[in-house]
Amino acid sequence: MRTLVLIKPDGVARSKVGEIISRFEDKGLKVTALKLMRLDKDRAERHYAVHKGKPFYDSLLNYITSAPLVAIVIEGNNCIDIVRKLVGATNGAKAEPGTIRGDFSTGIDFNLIHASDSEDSAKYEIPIFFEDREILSLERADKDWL
Ligand code: 3AN
Repeated sequence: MRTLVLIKPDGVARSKVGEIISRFEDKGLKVTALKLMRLDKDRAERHYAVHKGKPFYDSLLNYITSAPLVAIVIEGNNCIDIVRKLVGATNGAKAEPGTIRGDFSTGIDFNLIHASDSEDSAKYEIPIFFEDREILSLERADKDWL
């Protein structure tokens, strides 16, 4: 199973990339694709298509395209649910301490990170950021212990 994670522009600007990736690695998940990029408007619109028409849509697009982000494909059993748990609630003010948003975000506007919320979302979102050939097949050396 695969999921898409984005460390959004605030996460990159605040130098939280290493810390955030460590949380997924420490949990036992695999990073199989990784890219630092500036998202263009077209791809941002595709990624957030479900939010089109909502009051926060324009500011969401401005935020996600404002500066570089890190796009990541993560793999592992149940990785979608596990990653969402590690990420925490959408609003950083309500996210539990110990989660990424709970530890680093105070609100909903700058909440550091995106993670696919279902297998269908992951299948839709991953190709917006990665070509198939950019997602590598690799094994963790500690796989038998995870
Ligand atoms: P999540 O990222 O937790 O799955 P979604 O999919 O409901 O949350 O929302 C996508 C993004 O839209 C959020 N990460 C957040 O940046 C933004 N967002 C969602 N709801 C609001 C809101 N009420 N006001 C401002 N921004 C919002």
